[in-house]
Amino acid sequence: MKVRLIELRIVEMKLKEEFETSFGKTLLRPCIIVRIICDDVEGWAEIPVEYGPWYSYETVKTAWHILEDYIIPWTLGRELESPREFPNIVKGIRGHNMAKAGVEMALWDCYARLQSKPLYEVLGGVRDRIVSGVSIGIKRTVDELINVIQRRLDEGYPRIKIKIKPGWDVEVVERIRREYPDIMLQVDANAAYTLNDLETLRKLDDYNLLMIEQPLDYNDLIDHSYLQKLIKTDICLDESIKCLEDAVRAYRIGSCRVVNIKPARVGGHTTSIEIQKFWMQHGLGVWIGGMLETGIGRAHNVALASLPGVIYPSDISASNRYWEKDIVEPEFMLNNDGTIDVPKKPGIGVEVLEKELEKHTRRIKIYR
Ligand code: OSB
Ligand code: MG
Repeated sequence: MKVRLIELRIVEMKLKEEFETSFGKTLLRPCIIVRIICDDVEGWAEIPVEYGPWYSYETVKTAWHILEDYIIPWTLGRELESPREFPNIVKGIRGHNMAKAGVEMALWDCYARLQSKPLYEVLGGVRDRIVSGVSIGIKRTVDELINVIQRRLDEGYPRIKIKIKPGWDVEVVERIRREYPDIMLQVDANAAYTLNDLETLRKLDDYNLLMIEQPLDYNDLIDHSYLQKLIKTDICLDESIKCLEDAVRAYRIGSCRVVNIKPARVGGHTTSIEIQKFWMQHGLGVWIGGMLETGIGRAHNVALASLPGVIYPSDISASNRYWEKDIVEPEFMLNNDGTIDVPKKPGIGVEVLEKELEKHTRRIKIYR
C-alpha cells in the first residue's frame, strides 16, 4: 500500500455532560482527526489529545507539530506491506505516541479496506460483541453521583467505574457499596495518590472493587509494585504503560495484574496487540480504555476490544453517553445485554458523516 495523502484536522465537540477527573474538567473535547489515502482507499483515525498536558504531555499543538514536521514527511509516499512496519519508520522519534498512533491506526483502516475485511478481523479479533463499561466523573455531591450511577445501570451498563481523588474516595465508595452491594465497580485515580496515602488505599481494599486504576504517579512502576503486595485488590495500570517494554517490566516486578490498553497511549494497534498477547500468555487479562472519543476513535477501540486477551469490560460506552449527535453512522449503541456490536463492514466499519465533521472542524490541512 502506498501512502498518497494525509489530512489532519482539529475537531472540537461538546460533551453532553462535563467530565471531571483528578487532573481537571472537560466540556469541550478537542481531538485531531487523521484521514489517509493509500492506493485507492481512505482510512480514518482519531488522536484524543487535550488542549493542555494533563492526562499526557501530548497536546493538540504538540501532536500537530510532531505530525507535520516529522511523522508525515517520513510517511508520505512510502510503500508498506502492512501497518506493522510503521512503528519502525517512526522509532527515531522519542515518545509522542498519540501523534504516532493517529497515523498508525488510519493505516490499519486502509489496510483492512484494501482487503475488504473488517478491522477487527485483521487485528485478530475473536468476538462480534464487546462488553461495555461506563466511566463516571467526579461530581459535586455523592447524591448526584448516585443518581448518575442509577441512570447508567438503568441504561444497561454492566460495569461502573468512578473517578477518585484525595477527598473523593473511601466515603464515596462506601456509600456506593451500601446502595449497590453487588455491582461490578472499579475506581480510577489518574495518578492522584502517593505512598503517603497508604492508609486510604488500604481502606479501598475492603469494598470488593474489580480493580484500582493508576493510583500512583503516571510514570511509576516501582511504587505500584510495592503497593500491589500490600493490597488484595488488583491494580490496573493506565498512564504508566506506554510501550510493550513497560508492560513486560510491570509484569516482572508485579506492578499490576491488569492493564488498561489505550491504543493512542502506546502508539497504535501494533503495540496494543503485543501487550494484549504478552499479558494473556502470562494468564492475565486486559481491557480497552477510552479517552472520550468520537465515533472514529471508538470504532478503533471496539475493534481492539474483540481481541482474545480482553477479559474485562472496556471503557467503551454508547455514542449517546458522550454526544448529542456522533460523527459516524451508525452510532454505537448499547445492546440489552450490556454489549456493543463490533462493526462487520470493511475497515472501521462505520461511515464518517463528513457534513457533521465539517461543523466541528476548527483547522484542516492536507499533505501530499
Ligand atoms: O483515565 O481512563 C482514563 C477520559 C479521559 C482521559 C483519561 C481517562 C478517561 C476516562 C473516560 O476514564 C473513558 C471513556 O472514554 O468513556
Ligand atoms: Mg485511566
